[in-house]
Amino acid sequence: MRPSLALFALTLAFAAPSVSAQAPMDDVLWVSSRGSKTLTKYSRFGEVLQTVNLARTPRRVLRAPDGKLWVIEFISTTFSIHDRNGKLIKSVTAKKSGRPYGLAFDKRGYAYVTNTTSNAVDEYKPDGTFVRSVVVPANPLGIAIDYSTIKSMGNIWIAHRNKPGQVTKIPISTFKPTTFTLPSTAAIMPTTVVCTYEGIAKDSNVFIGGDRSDKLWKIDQKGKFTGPITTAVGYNYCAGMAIDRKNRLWTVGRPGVVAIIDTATNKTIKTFNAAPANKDCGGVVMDSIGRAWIMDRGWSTAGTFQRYDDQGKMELGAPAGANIYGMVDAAGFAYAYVVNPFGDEDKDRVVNFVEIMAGTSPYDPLSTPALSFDTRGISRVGSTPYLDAVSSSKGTMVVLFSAGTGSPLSVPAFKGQFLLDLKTLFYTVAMPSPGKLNLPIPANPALAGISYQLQGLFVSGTPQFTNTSGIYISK
Ligand SMILES: [Ca+2]
Repeated sequence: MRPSLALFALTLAFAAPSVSAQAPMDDVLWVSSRGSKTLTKYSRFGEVLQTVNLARTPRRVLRAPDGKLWVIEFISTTFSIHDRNGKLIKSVTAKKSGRPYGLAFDKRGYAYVTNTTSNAVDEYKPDGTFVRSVVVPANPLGIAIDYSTIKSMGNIWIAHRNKPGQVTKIPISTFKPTTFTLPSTAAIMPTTVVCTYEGIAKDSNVFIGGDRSDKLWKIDQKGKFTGPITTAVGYNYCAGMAIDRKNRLWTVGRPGVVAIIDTATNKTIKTFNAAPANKDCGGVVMDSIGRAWIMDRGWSTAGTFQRYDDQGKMELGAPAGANIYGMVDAAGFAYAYVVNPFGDEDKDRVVNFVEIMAGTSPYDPLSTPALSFDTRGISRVGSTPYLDAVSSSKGTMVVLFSAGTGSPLSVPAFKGQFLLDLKTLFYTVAMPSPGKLNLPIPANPALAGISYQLQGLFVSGTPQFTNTSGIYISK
C-alpha cells in the first residue's frame, strides 16, 4: 500500500540522525546452542537478528545488567564474557579448575557461579575479576537471587542435586551459607530454583524443581519446606521454571509438558504440551515484558522455540534452525522483576517493577505505562494478531509500518525518536489511543518468515513517538 499524506509530512520534518543513549540491556532474547556452538539473537517478535559462532560449546548464556553476555561452557572449567554483540571480551578459568554450571547476577551486576567440582559458589565482579568463594554442600547446580528491598542485597539460593535434596541460602551481605535438607521422604534431587515476587518489601518464596521426581517443593526464608507439590510435567532437570508478572510459576518438564501454578495455593492452573517437534524442553524463560518463551530443543532434529501469552496460548513459533540443544537467556525479566525492582534501567523515571506490572519494557525508555505499543496474539499465516496501544492519555495515534529498523532520528518539536527504516516504510494508519488494531495476515504460506516493524506516533498535543514493536510471521 502507498504511504499516506501524513507520512510524507513526517518525512519532510526529519532532521539529521542523533545517537540515542543505549539502554543497559538490549530488548532481545539470546539462545545458546550446544549442538551448533552458536549464540543467536532474536527480537521479541521471533526475528533472527544475529548469529555468533563460538569456538567452544555453550551450556547456557545469561545477560549481565550491563548488557554483556556471560557464556557457561558445557562440562568445562572456563566461562566467557562477551559484549552485547557476542564478541569475546575475556575467558575466565574457574577457581580450583571447577566446572561452572549455574549463574545469577545481583543488582550491582556481580555474578555468582555454582562451581560443581569444587562445591563452591564463586563471586565475580562485572568485569569477570574473581572476588571471593564460599564452600557449600556437594553438587551445587541451579542458582537464583531473591527479591531485594532498596536497602537489602538479597539472598542467593542454590539447588544441590543430592539425595535427600538440599537447598542453600547465602545472604549476599554476609556471604555465610545456611543449608536446608528436604524431608527424607522427598525423592527429588534439586537442580533448579526460582524466586517468587510477593510484593513490595515482602520476602520471596523459592520453588525447587529437579531430577528423579516430578514433584516440586517450596521453601520460605526461614527454611520451612512446603510440598510435595504435584504437577503433570515430569522431571524438570534444566532451567525448567520461571515466574511470570502475575507471580505464577511456569514449570516445564523434560517431555515437553508445561504447568502454570498458582504460587500461593500451589495448585495447577493449566497444563499443556509445548514441545511438539522434539518432546524435550530446554526450559522456560520470560522475555523483558514477561511473556513466556519455551525451548523445544532437539539433538538429531533442529530445535524451535515458541512464545506464549499469559493464558498459555501459543502466540508464535520462532524459526527452526540453529538452536540445537538450546537454552534461552532469562536475565532481562528476572533482573528487573526479582533482583532490582526499584531500579530504572531505561532511565524513563518509571521503576522496573511498575513497568513489568504494566507490561512495558524496563529496558526501552520509549516503552512506558504512559505510552507504549506492542503486538500481541498469534502471528502465524492466516491468523489475526493485534496491535495494543497502552496509554494514559487519549488521542489519535498514527501507526507506521516498515520492513526494518533504522538509525534513530530526532525530529524537532517531537518527543521520542523515529526508529524505523525510512526507505522501507510501506503503510500508515490512524487509530485511537489507547486502543487495539487488528492486523490480519493473509492465508498465504509465502508470507512465512517475513517480519516487519511498527512504531506509533501520538499526535495530540506535542507529537510523541512510541517504542517500536514488530511481527514475525511464522508457518
Ligand atoms: Ca523504566
